[in-house]
Order: sequence, then structure tokens, then C-alpha cells
Amino acid sequence: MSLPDSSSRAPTLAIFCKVVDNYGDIGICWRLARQLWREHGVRVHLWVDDLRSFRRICPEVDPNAAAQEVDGVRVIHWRDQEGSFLPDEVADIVIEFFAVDIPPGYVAAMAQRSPRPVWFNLEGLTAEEWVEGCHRLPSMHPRLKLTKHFFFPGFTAKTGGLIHEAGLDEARAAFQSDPATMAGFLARFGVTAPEMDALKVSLFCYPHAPVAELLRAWSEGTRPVTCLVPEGVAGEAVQAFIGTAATAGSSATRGALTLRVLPFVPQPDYDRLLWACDLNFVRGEDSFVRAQWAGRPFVWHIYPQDENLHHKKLRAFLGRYAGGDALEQFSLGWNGAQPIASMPAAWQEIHAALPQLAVRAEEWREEVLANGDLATNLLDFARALRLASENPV
Ligand code: TRH
Repeated sequence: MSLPDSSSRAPTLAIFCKVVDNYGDIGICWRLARQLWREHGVRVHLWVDDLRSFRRICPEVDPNAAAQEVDGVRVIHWRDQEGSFLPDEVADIVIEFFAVDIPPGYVAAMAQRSPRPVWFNLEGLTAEEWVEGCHRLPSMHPRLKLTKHFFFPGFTAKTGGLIHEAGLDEARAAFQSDPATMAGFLARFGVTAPEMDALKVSLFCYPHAPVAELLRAWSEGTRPVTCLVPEGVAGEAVQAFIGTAATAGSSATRGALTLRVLPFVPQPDYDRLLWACDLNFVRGEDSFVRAQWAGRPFVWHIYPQDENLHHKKLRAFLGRYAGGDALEQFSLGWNGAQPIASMPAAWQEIHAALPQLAVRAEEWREEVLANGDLATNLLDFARALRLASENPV
């Protein structure tokens, strides 16, 4: 992208990201930052408050560096709200992720910059219909001559789309069509040759998911299942099943279930894990989206919100996805939106539906990708805003 001013320098963009209590927010911002640089030549400054969490998904990050270059992106440790900035230090495009408060000194410099930066609030993902009415809406600053625009990721053409990198589908197809590569990847986690015939499931969820019941249903079932769970996820149930402290590398087999604890892997390997499994349990926002690109059946554990707002969001997604009754019933039960009368029966239903769900997963990918990808949509909108501000009607 080159913003339509006459300068020949690469466009610049700043992302302000707070990690909150998980990895999803930095996971999303990091993907976006890398893609903007690699595919669009945008120089990105990624401001992050918690470098230790960042390092878990990207081991190259030095948690002690005030500023560092990682994969072409300038990563800045966002320590506090202090400091004053020169207008020249402000990027062409400024993104606040999830309505974080940008340092006041930076905002003041934004107002002094000429031309003023394009300012976005990049919102969280939801399938609810109202986002189509709010996507791209402006919001004036109460005091300064600055306008911020809302940018909503989403599943329809009237939203900003989803993060999807060039080459992702080709990499996935190559991986999934090469059994030896897949087996080699899974062998790193102790999955042996006989287990390659089992149903391979990755499990990433919040602590309140009914994991103990599901593990029991799997172990008492007839179909061999190999479940791969990152260290620290569903800790209590996993530890109870394994019988000792469940650390990366531990495993146990009971009945038809082999449960293996994985280290928390870097982001690209997490993609491969999703590609290698027959069914993926994912959560939050970023793993949820990556599971959709994997083209494999998945069950979503949504991030819980007050007053069960998340159940509404879950239903909105399930309605759009239209994966059928088995997925819908299982997902509502998995998220506590309705009771699960019998986990073995619920599992049997969704297990029987896996072949159709695999077909639906591929169709859905195509449908959503028709809306373009979020990074490109965002830059197109930035370009349109800049043009409009240069040529006011
Ligand atoms: O970490 P999360 O629970 O993030 C959530 C959501 O983003 C939610 O919207 C937010 O408000 C909340 O945090 C506070 O789940 P999510 O979104 O799936 O992000 C996990 C990230 O971790 C994702 O980028 C994939 C990555 N990951 C790895 O890199 N390696 C791993 O081994 C695993 C399990 C995940």
C-alpha cells in the first residue's frame, strides 16, 4: 500500500495492544503486524504492554528490550501512558486494538501531525448482525481535531473480514496432502505410528469447559482417540486423567483415549497442529479463526462475558456457520448455554457428523474468504479515508 500522498517512503502504522490475561490479543496484533509488513510493505510499530506473554507465541521476542526488531516489525515495550511525542513520530495509520487508551502524549501529537493520521479502533470478532451497521463508523474526538473509525472483523462482506495471510492455503494444502510430513510433525509430540489411525483431536479451551466428562466419554468409547492438549489447558481434568503433574511431554492411555500434553508451541506450529488434527477444540478469537482456515471440523469455546452475552455471540456464529444440529447442540453444551444430558451421547452425535462437518469446513472457508482479508480491507479503507480528507466534498 502506498498512501496517496506524494512521498515515496513506506507507509507507517502503529498498533497499540494490551495483552489483558491471555494470548489472543497479542496473537492477533502480531499476525496483522507481520502481514502488513510482509505483504504490503508497511513499516509497523507494535506497542505491547506484556513482552513475556508475547514471547510464548513468538520465542524470538526479548522480554527485556525497550525496543526491538522482530520479523521486520518494530516491537516497542509499552510501559506506561507517560511521555510526549513529536508529530513526526506519529505513524500514517494508528490502530488501537480493542479500544485501548493510547498514551495522551501520542494522541496530542496525532492532532498536530500534518496530514493527520488515519485512526482505527480495531474491534473484537463477532458474527452478530449489528456489526455491519457499526463497521467503519466515525467517532469524533471530544476536544481535538481527530476522527477515529471503528473497524470490525467479521464474516460478511459488510465487515472487515478476517486475518488471512497470502500463501496460507497453499502451505496448509501441502502439509495436509503429505502424510509423512504430518506424521513427522506429530512425532515431535510423541504421537507414534499406531496412533496415526486414531481420531486426532487438539484441545484448547477455557477452564470451565466440561473436559473431564469428555475425556471419560472418549476413554469409554470404541473409537481410539489421541487428544493433544497444550500444557496448562484444562489443567485439573488433564492432571486427574494422567494421574501425576501434567507437564509438557506427559501422557497416559486409558481405554480408547491417549492424552498427550504438549508444550505451548510458537504460532506457526499451532497452525500445523490444527492442520494435522481431525477435530480441533479452539477458543477466544485467534485460534477460532485459525481453525476455520484449517478446513477441519472444530468446536469453539467462546471467551465468557458478563450476563452470558457470549452465548448470544455463540448462537450468532452457529447460525451463520450452519454446521447442522449435532455441532449446534454440542457447542451449546460445551459452552454451558444448555445442559448436556449425556456426554457419551452428545459425543456420539458429533462424531457421526464429522464427515459432513469436514465438507462444511471447506465450504465455509471459501465463503468467508470471498470477503477479502482484514489487512487488505483495512489498508483500502485507510486509503479511501485519506483521499476523502485530501479532497473534501
Ligand atoms: O488466548 P485466548 O484466550 O485469547 C482471548 C481472545 O482473544 C479474546 O478475544 C480476548 O478478549 C481474551 O483472550 C482476553 O485465545 P485465542 O484468541 O485463541 O488466542 C490464543 C493465541 O495463542 C493464538 O494466537 C494462538 C496462540 N497459540 C500458540 O501460539 N501456541 C499454542 O500452543 C496455543 C495453544 C495457542
